[in-house]
Amino acid sequence: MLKGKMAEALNKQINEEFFSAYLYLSMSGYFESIGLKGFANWMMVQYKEEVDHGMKFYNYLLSQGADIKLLPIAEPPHTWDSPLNAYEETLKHEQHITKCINDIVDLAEELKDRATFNFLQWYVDEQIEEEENDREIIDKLKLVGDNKSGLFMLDKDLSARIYKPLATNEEV
Ligand code: OFO
Repeated sequence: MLKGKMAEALNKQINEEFFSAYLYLSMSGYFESIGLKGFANWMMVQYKEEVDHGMKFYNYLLSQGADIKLLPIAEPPHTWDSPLNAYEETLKHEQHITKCINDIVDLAEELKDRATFNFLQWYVDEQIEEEENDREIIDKLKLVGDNKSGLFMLDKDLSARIYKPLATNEEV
């Protein structure tokens, strides 16, 4: 059984994950609008993964007999100055999510909530990968600079990203 403070923090994190989903869906639309379908695909996969991250918290709350209290999702930005700017904002956002996860880990320690502490380790690892992926794309975008054919090659690379569901219900 979760303490009230922890249930509140996890419900808030569902909101953070769904805002992330919304942000990346908006970015996917932005990339479509500037003709970069590979980037749009990468962001669409990211959107789906964030929904999975939110659902993983949702299912965990239910498994602990806690109430689900969904909060309003804020409006994301609709446009960015450039692909580089969009990925820099993505990295900034993921650094914010890493801080949110770390704060909940601290809370689990404070409350001696071992089950939630263990559950959160998946997110701790996931955040390393999330930030690393963003940094990699930022580096490539910086290398490409104003070179249009470089940008189209990168777009082709990103079109290969495939969504893999977090799998079965017990894992999500
Ligand atoms: Fe992009 O990260 Fe969720 O948790």
